[in-house]
Amino acid sequence: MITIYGSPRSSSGRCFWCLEEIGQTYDAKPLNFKEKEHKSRAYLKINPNGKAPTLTDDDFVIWESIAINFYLAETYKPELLGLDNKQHGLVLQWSLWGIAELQPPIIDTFIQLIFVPEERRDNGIIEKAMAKIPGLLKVLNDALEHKNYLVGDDFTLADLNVASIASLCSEIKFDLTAYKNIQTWLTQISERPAFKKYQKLC
Ligand SMILES: N[C@@H](CCC(=O)N[C@@H](CS)C(=O)NCC(=O)O)C(=O)O
Repeated sequence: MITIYGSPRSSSGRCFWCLEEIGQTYDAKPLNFKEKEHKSRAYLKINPNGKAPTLTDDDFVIWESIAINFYLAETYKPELLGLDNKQHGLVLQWSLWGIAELQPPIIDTFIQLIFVPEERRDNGIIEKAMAKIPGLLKVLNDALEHKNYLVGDDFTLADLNVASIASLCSEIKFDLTAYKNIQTWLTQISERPAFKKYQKLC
């Protein structure tokens, strides 16, 4: 039995989306952050970082959202990892690029705009982060030139992991008009039945 700890409206969201893509039944266990449930002794036993998400599959435990998605794909829907070793390498490349390069400036801005009250907002953090985003989006936009998906001809975990981050641009009011390929790609991906099911959970 698969259990996911966390909320679909957080870093855990990409794991909920992946769970819908693989089509396995699962149990969702939200963590009450206000009550510090993620720092409880019981939760720290399965995730010593005290963060969400964590996934269990029977007695197997795994944390870090990107690693969770690789585990789910490899176990339940290997085609999400590409068709050969080269595609697999590129799926990993894009997933790591997403989490290590694209996510930090987007999340820094997101935290300031959504969670920090206006009077305590650090505009320096926002300016610095916002200045990094165009160069990163250009890399992504160029990679999608004349292509429907990032790797090969089909939807892979590269699309899922990177789109889970790029789609936050609308939340931080970053205008994607200059990045037509990204806009088209995000629109097309949002038509996926699994994505729609995940969105209904949010
Ligand atoms: N790199 C981790 C990040 C996990 C993370 O930062 N989760 C946040 C929720 S979006 C969390 O649990 N924060 C609680 C805390 O830091 O105390 C992943 O992708 O799984």
